[in-house]
Amino acid sequence: STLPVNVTVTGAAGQIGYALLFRIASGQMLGPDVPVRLKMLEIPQGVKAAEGTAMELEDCAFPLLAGIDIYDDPKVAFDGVNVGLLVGARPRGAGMERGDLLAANGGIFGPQGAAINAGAADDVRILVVGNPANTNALIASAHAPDVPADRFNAMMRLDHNRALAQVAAKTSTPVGDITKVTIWGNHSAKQHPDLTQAVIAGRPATEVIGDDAWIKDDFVPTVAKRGAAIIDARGASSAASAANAAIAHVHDWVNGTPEGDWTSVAMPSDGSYGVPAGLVSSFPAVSKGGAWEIVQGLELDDYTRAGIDTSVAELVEERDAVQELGLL
Ligand code: NAX
Repeated sequence: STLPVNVTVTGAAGQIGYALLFRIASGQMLGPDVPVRLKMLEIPQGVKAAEGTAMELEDCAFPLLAGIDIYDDPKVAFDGVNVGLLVGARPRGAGMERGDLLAANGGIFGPQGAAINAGAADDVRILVVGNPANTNALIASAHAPDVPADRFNAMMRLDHNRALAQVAAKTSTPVGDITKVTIWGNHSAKQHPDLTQAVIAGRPATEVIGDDAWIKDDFVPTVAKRGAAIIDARGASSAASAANAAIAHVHDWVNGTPEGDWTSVAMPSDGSYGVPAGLVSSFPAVSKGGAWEIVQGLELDDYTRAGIDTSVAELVEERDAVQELGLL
């Protein structure tokens, strides 16, 4: 029998945590043969609610769940971590400036990065979900100098899946027939959803859609603003869909992406597509042998180039702001 994989989930008592933990424990993230030990990290005020969730996890009697621990200290929560899902973050409060938001999150992701540096297993993989996810991943990575930077990802998979869903609905195509969609840049309203390479049942998506105006004026803003539309409708931000995306991201990172397709992953840039090296930016990526590779050699038309540049400019601004705050 295999040893359990240590999975640390931060913000475990939050709404994404509640949608996420049961799926991890049931084997949907790492596979039906892989036992997991859950390490839940919360702030002290969240510990009691996390204990309640842990009681429910026990009551599921998941055969793969090898143990549950709850912590309020990142140093202990990340000890031995193989997979870390960094969900807990400081939301923007009323009247909070961007600098305050970045500083508050630096106070979370800096110490968590240091704890990962001190205690993580050699094969550690970290997915940052808490916003601003890309820059939080950059901060955590900067505090973990002994961990290869490419082990820090930020989540774009929800944006990617939202794009698939819009294309499926527009073209009345099953989602499974749509490949090679890309989200570039930052997980923000300035992301760049891209269909120029996408394929629908063997045909170029742009040809099947046959409506460039729909792509630019409808698809792109709908995907980029979907998070706000969910908040309007639900009165709360995306939770189950965000958890689903995190499960899929880690699943593919560990087990590989399907042949003939790619997904969207925010990871430290190696300078590909002119994105400044080190920025945690989203690229089309395939997973092979447990590591992401950026899909190379795609031709970018002017519209795509401009969209990427706009999103990357925002990431540069965020990086410069946290650098000025001394958070890197
Ligand atoms: P909730 O407010 O429901 O839960 C957050 C939890 O994190 C709370 O229980 C809180 O006590 C805990 N927490 C805060 N600081 C912590 C710390 N230092 N250590 C451990 N736990 C801490 O938020 P939820 O809806 O679960 O969303 C969590 C984060 O995901 C937010 O930052 C949100 O913006 C972000 N999202 C990111 C998405 C993405 O695609 N990357 C999409 C969904 C979501 O909006």
